[in-house]
Amino acid sequence: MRGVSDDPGRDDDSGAQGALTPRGTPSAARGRRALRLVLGGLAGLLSAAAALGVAELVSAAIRPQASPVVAVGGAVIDRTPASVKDYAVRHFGTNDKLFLQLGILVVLALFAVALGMVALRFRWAGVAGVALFGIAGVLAANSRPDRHGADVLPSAVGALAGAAALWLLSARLAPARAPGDGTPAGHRAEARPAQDRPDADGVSGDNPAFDRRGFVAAAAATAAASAGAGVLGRVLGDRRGAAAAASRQAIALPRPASPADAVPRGSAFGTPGLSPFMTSTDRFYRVDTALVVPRIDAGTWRLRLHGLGMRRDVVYTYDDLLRQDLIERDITLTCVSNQVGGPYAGNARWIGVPLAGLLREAGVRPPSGGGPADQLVARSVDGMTIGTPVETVLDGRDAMLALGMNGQPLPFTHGFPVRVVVPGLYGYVSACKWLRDLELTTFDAYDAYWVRRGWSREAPIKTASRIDTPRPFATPKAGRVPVAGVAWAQHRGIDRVEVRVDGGPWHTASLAAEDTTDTWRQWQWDWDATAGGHTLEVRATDRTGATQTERRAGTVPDGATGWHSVVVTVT
Ligand SMILES: Nc1nc2c(c(=O)[nH]1)N[C@H]1C(S)=C(S)[C@@H](COP(=O)(O)O)O[C@H]1N2
Ligand SMILES: [Mo]
Repeated sequence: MRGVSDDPGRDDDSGAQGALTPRGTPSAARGRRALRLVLGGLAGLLSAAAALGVAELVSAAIRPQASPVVAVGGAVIDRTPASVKDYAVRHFGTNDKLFLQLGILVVLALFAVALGMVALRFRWAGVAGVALFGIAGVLAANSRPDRHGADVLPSAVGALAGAAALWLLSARLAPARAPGDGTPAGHRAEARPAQDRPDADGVSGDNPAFDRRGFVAAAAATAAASAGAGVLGRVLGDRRGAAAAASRQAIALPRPASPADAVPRGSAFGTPGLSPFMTSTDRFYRVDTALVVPRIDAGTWRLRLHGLGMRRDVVYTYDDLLRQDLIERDITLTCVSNQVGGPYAGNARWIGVPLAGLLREAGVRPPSGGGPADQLVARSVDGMTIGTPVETVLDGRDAMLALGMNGQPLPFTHGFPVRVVVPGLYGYVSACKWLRDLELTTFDAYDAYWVRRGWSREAPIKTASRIDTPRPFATPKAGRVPVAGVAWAQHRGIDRVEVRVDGGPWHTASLAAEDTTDTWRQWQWDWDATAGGHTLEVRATDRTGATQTERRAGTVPDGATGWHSVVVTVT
């Protein structure tokens, strides 16, 4: 092995040149060079692991949202145009975030391998590359709408750790000096950067011998330290979450001053395949931009209410809200990103503080009553902003600051400790989760998060109907086939649902009992199915008398339109 290290043909890049070298075995040298390249890539990967592990540890001391992958992912989401976000939600559902983070890690790993290889010859360049990634993380963390000053630290400190790791590891891969210089290769290389040495000018190739044992030891140490830092960071981070979970456990929601009426008998047909009338919390759809679900301690949570037309700011604690007269209501939430026939709608029983009462108490008047603010902007702890018309909040509907969902304190995923719920409006203009601030302003003065990304300022939920059963491409037997689903027109109510087969005459479906106009309604029509392929279509009419338009429109900018249809083959 030492014999090769004084091979003068060290700068050969081709087999032909290598064959001309007077001493040593060119193929062994090539093998070592290849090994060194692989190990360089490994050094890069380990450096990235060190950066991420240390960043995880630092972010545990700050908050999970400050961790680099989360910060970069959040920055990517912020920059995602409406159509792409919509595509991601549609195709990956709630997994969209998992795919995004995996994507970021894959890209990072590829660059890390490349940087490790570059560092074999240009160690400073490799370190500079790591620094660039650190800067990217810092910029991403700093660009998030919910940024805190300390959010830049995990990326910055992580990058330092990554750079140090790359420096140390690539030093171990530095070419050995000719025998007789008396210094063990690794140690000497560590003491002097590659480009300082006359025999490694960074251009002319290098001697393939290097300090293997030194590298293996350093690599193992780096891997262990990275994993240790990462695991410790996770453990510490989980502890913080545990405090929030304990605060949630300790909550006993009081009996609402205004309970919901019992769900009427006959509100559900019980047909197999039909969505249950009440959506259980664990089945409730989830749509948000949060890569890490915020876990907030209810004991330290505060809500600030302020802005145009208010004499002074008001601050509420969680207990302040619990002491209010609470209302309990069944309300069907819907996402604007729901395609015709899509799954992003759910019906739950919410408990909360009437928002109109809170605003009126603070002196707020609707625009129609001469109030200066026409927009109520809700801000979440994770930087989401959601603008709702003040007029709508004060028009008598059950807009609320929800504390409970289906009899329990809100789950973390659905906005604990407090979220907004406004019947009749799509979630992106009403249903702010993890609420922390309510500001009275105007639509002229401020565009909320999704409005800046191409969605409408105002977005009442459009009348919709969905066929739940039979499923697309089902093969029911000829004879009586129940066709059933749900229809919604929140705050207007559903008056009629019709079904047709193969473009034939419309048949009026039976409607299940109505709970409230703010909830969806089940419908069913018994079809005398004949063998062959058939297309089923559905349309609903709301209580204003308006029937769903057949015209297909996408979800951007204010909700999809068109009739849901399902193709089946009757056997
Ligand atoms: N903080 C925050 N609140 C949010 C969102 C979000 O991304 N962040 N998404 C909104 C959207 S688009 C919808 S449809 C509803 C979904 O509420 P859910 O996840 O409880 O079903 O939350 C709304 N509130
Ligand atoms: Mo949404």
